[in-house]
Amino acid sequence: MIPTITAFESSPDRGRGLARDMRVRWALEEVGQPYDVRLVSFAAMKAPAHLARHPFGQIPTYEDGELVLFESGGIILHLAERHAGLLPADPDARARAVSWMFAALNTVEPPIVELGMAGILERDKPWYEARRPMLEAHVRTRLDQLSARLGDAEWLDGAFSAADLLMVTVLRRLGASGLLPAYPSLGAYIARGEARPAYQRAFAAQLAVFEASQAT
Ligand code: GTB
Repeated sequence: MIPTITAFESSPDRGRGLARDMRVRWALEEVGQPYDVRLVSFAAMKAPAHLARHPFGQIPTYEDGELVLFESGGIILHLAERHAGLLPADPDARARAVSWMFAALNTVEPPIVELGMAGILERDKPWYEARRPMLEAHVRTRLDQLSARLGDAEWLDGAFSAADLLMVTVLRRLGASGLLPAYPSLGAYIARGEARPAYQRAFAAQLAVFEASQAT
């Protein structure tokens, strides 16, 4: 059975691979699992058929036979548990990698999303210029801590894992923020992730969706 994921029919990121289907595509490519994609419009995401798959009416979702999952982290943990290549076999190393997966999603991603959302939704508001330095400071705090921990290492904890896959996709969202150049080790970490053949295949697949949407 080939699993099906959902992705934006027309992604607001214009093919930059910033929507959360990208991380699921990347994980599927890493483990060598072929997949189908159901593209959904914003209206379809809020319609009953999709809400039955995703209670919050979002992408990505994952369907494999009777199993229906939502939440990119949950989907990737499921893939990592059922296929080799995304989590270490050693139980302690595996537990540490899962902790890093949660850290990427619960500790590093929230201030990055808050900064990004303020730039989209509050840019024309009178408080935006006053608020932005505080939002940037929250992101810098996490980047300082993350780069200190990563040091000269290639990946977060030993071999590449689902934790790196998530952390790289989270950090990529800072591309337009201007904050990353101060952290060359994190820039190199992102580049190492982006250089992986599985990442390249996933990126090309989501870009092809955007390009097709422009051609019609
Ligand atoms: N916690 C959930 C997960 O990890 O799966 C969050 C899922 C989520 O936020 N999905 C977004 C969505 O469906 C798409 S990825 N939004 C539609 C809605 O809520 O109605 C978020 C996203 C969107 C656009 C860009 N971009 O344009 O750069 C980047 C990220």
